[in-house]
Amino acid sequence: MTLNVGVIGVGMIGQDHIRRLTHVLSGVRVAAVTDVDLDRARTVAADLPGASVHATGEDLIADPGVDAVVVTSWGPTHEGYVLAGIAAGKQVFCEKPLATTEDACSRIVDAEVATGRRLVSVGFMRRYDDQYRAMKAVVTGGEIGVALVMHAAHRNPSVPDFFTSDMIINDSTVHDIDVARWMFDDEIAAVTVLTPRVSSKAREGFNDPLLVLLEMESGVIVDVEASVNAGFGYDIRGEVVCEDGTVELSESAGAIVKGAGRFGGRVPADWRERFVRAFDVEFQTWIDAVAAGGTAGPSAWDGYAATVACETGLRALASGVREPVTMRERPDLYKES
Ligand code: NAD
Ligand code: ISE
Repeated sequence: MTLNVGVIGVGMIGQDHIRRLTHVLSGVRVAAVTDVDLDRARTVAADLPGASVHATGEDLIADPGVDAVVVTSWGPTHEGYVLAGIAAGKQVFCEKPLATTEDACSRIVDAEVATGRRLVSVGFMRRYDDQYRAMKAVVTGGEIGVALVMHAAHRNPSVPDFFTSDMIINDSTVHDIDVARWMFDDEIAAVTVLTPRVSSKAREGFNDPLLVLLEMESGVIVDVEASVNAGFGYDIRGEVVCEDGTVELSESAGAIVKGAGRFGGRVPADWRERFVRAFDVEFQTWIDAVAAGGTAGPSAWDGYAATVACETGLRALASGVREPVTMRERPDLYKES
């Protein structure tokens, strides 16, 4: 069986996902696309045999030729499309963030719960990265004792013009927030945001870098250094400190070269290069699950919890003090996720 997917928003990641759905993965084809920039949608569709172009995301979702929906438009537009996908009874893969406010995520959770089954998967692809998975296996395996602290860094070389200062937290650090919840099977209890010296390369009005401290309910503390103007490359770091040892992500792509008293390797250019395999595995897993009548991957609850932590982080940035995280009760539908 071939799963016919419709893609809403064919910008940077929309096109990258269309490439993998079309040329890398199996059991799937891109049957329809749309974008508020219709010319862009038509250009993308020109390389997709038989794909239709819809004037709106709602039209695409209603298309009987679309079995499942991929939402890759800007974060603030996700809610409407995810709700429309749920209302149509179609499986939805939504890029992170699920939505940009707690209320919007809550409406998605309520709508999905009302259907009685999981229809939403959120694109936290780091959960599919070999290195993060190896790290989690060590942490949960207990071979180096109980986890105490995690150090993380999320350094972007640059970001597009539409990127706002809040997005350092709710578009970039949201990944580290999801990793923290997943790594320790735990919820975040409080967030503090420290503002180091501002980089001379920071955009006007940006506190860049930020140091985001996540206190997990277990007492583990995760510190995330987040920056969006690192310039030199896309540098993702992680180390978990346990009672009897440490485990860290290895340097990512390619080979380490040694010569003339030096050694070094390649720094990935961006998230597409660093997480290419994670994205492939994430999507193939989702495609196979949807074809079998279900879904896979981080749930709407995971999207909700991450956005609540982001909103708390933004409050902490504004207040300069530790802010507790308050979440609604987890519905039964998500008790296993
Ligand atoms: P982008 O600006 O390159 O592309 C977004 C596209 O959506 C554009 O073509 C824009 O015209 C279109 N669009 C905007 N509003 C729309 C609407 N209402 N309906 C239909 N189309 C609309 O942005 P991007 O970098 O591709 O990011 C898109 C989403 O993917 C964001 O949520 C972002 O956080 C997420 N993302 C995730 C990762 C990851 O690592 N998982 C990486 C990059 C982006
Ligand atoms: C982007 O949207 C992503 O999700 C990338 O993974 C992240 O590193 C980047 O900071 C975001 O802007």
